[in-house]
Amino acid sequence: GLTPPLDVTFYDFHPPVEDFRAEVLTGLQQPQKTISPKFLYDKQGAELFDRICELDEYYVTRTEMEILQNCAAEVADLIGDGVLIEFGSGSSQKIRTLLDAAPQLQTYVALDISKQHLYESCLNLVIAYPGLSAIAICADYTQPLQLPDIAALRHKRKMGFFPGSSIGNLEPHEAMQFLNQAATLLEPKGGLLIGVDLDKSAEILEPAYDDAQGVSAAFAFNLLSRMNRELEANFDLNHFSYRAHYNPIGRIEMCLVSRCYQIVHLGDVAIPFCEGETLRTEYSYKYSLSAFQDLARLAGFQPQVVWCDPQNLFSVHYLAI
Ligand code: AVJ
Repeated sequence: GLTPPLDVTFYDFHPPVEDFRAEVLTGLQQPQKTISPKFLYDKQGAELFDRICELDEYYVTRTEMEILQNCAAEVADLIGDGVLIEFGSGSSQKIRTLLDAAPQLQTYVALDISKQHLYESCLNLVIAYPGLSAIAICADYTQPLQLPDIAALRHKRKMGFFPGSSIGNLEPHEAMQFLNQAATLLEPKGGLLIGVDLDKSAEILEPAYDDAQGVSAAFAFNLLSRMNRELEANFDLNHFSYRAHYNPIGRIEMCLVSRCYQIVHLGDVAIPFCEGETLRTEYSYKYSLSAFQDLARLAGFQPQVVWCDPQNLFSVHYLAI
């Protein structure tokens, strides 16, 4: 038979190449040493994160998948004849759950900062879903952006998809800003399907971020290795330990703790660490259903439906504009 053409249109919005060295040096010279979690995802880091998603302790990924499978038919109705727009598509398999339930879908838009990842995953999707067109946009979706003015998108209702509780890495004011920009992109009649991890006890949260096998620790330690590889740094990994602490304001705080007084060099820059001093690698914010809905309302959305798993570990919200 005839093979349909593989329909991937690529747009490069040239996201500013983040300056790893400059951002790291600034972050390490703050009173609270900090490195942005976006730097955790080099090749090794992305592989370690995939392993985290498979851990018994890390309920996040499998619980969200279970919820998406259960609500996919309802979501397909909400999409109707609109287009689906994924924020930070990565190599996500989650979108396939929605595509399986929405065979009517013609256009999928993927926004991602990583060019390589983006093109490959779109190509794989159009191979797996004949009849689907993909529009790959290389852009930083945390910054304001406009969709290309093309017939496939013009006057179409837009359904955003932001899974994985990725919003948890943002401080609440940044989360609000992100939602606000998403609302601008998706209006007038669109909506957003977003996965949000629920606040819960330290007994469940801390092992999820500090597992018995040490994969979560290795994920954070990779940041030190990455600086050694790319920034001529000389971090001795044996001189740090990993900690994931639940702060009852509703977030997991992940850091590397210096085991001794030491001076680390990045090229010709010397960075002193006191014994016990922390280098923060990540916050992961957790929300109650109502706290997240309040945030969404402030950002210009109207919460419509929320789906959870039977144990109330995780939530998937549908927000209308
Ligand atoms: C990708 C931000 C959703 O916070 O659960 C998992 C990152 N870090 N384990 C999360 C993460 C350590 C993850 N997010």
